[in-house]
Amino acid sequence: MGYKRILTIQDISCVGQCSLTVALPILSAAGHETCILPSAVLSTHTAGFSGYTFRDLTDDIPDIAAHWKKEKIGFDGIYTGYLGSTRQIGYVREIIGSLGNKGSVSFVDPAMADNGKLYPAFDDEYVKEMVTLVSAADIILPNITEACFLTGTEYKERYDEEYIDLLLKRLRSVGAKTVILTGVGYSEDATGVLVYDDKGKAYYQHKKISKNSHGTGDVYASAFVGAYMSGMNAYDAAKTAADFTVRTIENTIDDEGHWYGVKFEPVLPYYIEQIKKIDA
Ligand code: PXL
Repeated sequence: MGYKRILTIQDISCVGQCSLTVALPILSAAGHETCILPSAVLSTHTAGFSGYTFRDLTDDIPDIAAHWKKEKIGFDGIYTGYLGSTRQIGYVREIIGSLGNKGSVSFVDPAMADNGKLYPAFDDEYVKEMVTLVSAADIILPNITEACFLTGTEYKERYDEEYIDLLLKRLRSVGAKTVILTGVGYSEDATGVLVYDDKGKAYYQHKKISKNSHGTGDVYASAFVGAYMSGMNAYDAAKTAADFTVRTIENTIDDEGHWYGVKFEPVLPYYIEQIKKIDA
């Protein structure tokens, strides 16, 4: 489906294999021009490191967006992840509304919570604003914890299909169009992803690797966006991203010292092979 220009808005964690240091190489590997808008600059991510620096770039965003408008720069896809402040979410919503080319697709990964808890930087006000961004997006990619916060649903570690159906219904009622719900597993050794839109729902189950890996949400979302923008439908993109992410965890699991992210780079050739099959 050709070469697209994608804007991704998320933080630069200088060290930590998440957000922009993951999105840029993966979207580039999918064969797309990847433009960035850093939401904040941190010395590391916030999950497991202590004493990290944090520079909020919220105040730079309106001028950057105004310059792009003046230059008539538009994007075929806009993909947002970890943001720098509650106020920033309004600016990001405006960018989604005004800088998309004709037929552009917006992707929102709420990137604010995991394992039943919000990340340290976020609070209820942030969640409330994130609901407005989710409702403005074409495709959202929450995990179960984020879906619970977005819909005011109690988080459960063990659940059944009825609980997941309720979450999906509630996500739709807050305005989400296509939902890619990650980390959905109905048994101990399996997990998977649910793709839900107005045509219904489809589930892709895959291997669960018993390790809680940092940054895999960002690896997954970036691989999904790259595949979708390359012409895959939502289900195939969800499956491709899952197969890639599982391989990145397998590539990391034996390295005890590598706790802060996944070694996705050596797996990029596999991802590129999957993307190449689209046009073959
Ligand atoms: O992977 C999500 C993420 C992105 N950016 C920062 C984070 C996290 C998760 O903790 O701390 C700064």
